[in-house]
Amino acid sequence: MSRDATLLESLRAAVGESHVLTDPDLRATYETDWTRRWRGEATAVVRPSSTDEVVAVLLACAAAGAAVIPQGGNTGLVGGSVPRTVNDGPQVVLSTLRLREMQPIDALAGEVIVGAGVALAALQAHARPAGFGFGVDLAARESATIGGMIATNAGGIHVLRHGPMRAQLLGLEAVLADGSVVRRLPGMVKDNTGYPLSSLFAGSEGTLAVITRAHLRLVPLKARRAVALLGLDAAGTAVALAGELRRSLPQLAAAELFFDAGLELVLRHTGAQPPFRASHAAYLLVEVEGDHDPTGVLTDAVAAASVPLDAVIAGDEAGRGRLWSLRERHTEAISAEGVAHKLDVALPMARLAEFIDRVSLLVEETRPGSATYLYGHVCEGNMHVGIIGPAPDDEAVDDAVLRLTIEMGGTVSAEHGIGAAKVGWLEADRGMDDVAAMRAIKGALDPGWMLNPGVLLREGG
Ligand code: FAD
Ligand code: 2HG
Ligand code: ZN
Repeated sequence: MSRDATLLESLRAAVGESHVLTDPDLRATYETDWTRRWRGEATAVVRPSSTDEVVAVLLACAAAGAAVIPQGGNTGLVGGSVPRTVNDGPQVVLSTLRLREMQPIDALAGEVIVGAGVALAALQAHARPAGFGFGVDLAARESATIGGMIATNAGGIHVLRHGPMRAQLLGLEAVLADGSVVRRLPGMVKDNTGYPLSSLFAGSEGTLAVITRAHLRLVPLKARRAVALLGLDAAGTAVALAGELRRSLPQLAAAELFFDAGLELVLRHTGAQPPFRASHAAYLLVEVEGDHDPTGVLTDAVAAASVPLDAVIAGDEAGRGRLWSLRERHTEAISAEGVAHKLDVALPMARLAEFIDRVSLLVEETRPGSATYLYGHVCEGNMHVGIIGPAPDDEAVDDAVLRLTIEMGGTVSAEHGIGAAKVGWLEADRGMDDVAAMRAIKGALDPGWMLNPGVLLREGG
């Protein structure tokens, strides 16, 4: 029997025939990433429904010398969740979507244990009746899974209040390349027993282990919210105002920045009405939350702002949703224009406005005629740079933007990860010694480089 046939037979024995997909039509959605920039062919897509089945899948893949690509909701934006274009041996996509267990909410502790394949929106719906929310939220909530969010250490819109995914983790269960199961379930908030493996796996992008279950902290659900969209004359004014509101508004839950070009595109794409009579150079969207209606507090803080601005404020759900969609629908509006080059950088706050002013000019110099859209999470200095124009395999604009980011003291990945997209930039950002330590950890936990080879760390020397 050929190597692939033996592999398929053991995968079928592990998870059942109907959960090993080999038909190209059935594999297709697992083989191309959300951006359409990254794709590769899988020998099979395998869908285990328990930790024991994940163990069996990894043992089968190890025996066949197959690469394993863990995949959750496939909403990642750096090409880490799909097979590589070029690979010597078989490649197996391990989909976690059947790991959907949700244990009852522990209302006393404000915690819950869920399977890695649970979607963020499903977790939010599970926690809400008990009066809890989840500290990380992002626009891909209907599809992004808890396992994928841990593996990318996802950030999103509430980092300024609750931190990124790593900060929500109390413990987890994960299967290593040799089939052993590391487990800290339930975890404890206070736990100083040796190396924190859960934290290590957060942000490991499927290269160290397959995460199967997670123990998560929840946050009290705030009953009332208000949102303001502020129109401003420049990026610098918006950044300064975000800093001011962070100090003056303890109820601040989100602060998002975007610009005129992006707003116009979203309006064209969605058919929504413009929020202001006249356009502005920059827009700051801020959300406040509380147990009592915070609209008045937000209105007062906006009125006291030290910079000239135009404001729309919404306290009702429909109005808040309309304002949020102007920010959240940037990603899909850009994607409708073509295959975007996506850079997800963070700059020191003090240099963010300068970066914003320089980056569009730099893209225009590098590939004239490109369209550049900037939007992001301003309080962490996190800007998403979406560029339409250059061919998907033309990396000149990516390189120019990432070089500028590093020169200005920033990081080439704020929240989406390194993936396959930025693997050549890790050393420039982190330095040789850091990368050598990461390679040592990879070699110790996955000596055959079976898990997500070519993602995060370059294969070979
Ligand atoms: P996938 O895309 O399936 O996988 C992502 C990575 O995690 C891959 O490297 C994969 O191998 C690995 N992985 C997945 N599951 C596991 C597992 N169980 N064990 C080990 N490794 C695993 N990201 C943000 O941080 N903030 C945002 O605000 C944000 N907004 C977004 C908005 C839109 C419209 C879209 C499309 C994406 C957005 N993202 C955002 C990116 C994406 O949603 C996140 O990276 C998310 O965490 C990915 O989850 P996923 O389940 O889709 O993972
Ligand atoms: C967001 O903040 C997401 O909207 C997606 O992180 C960013 O489209 C992107 O690149
Ligand atoms: Zn983001």
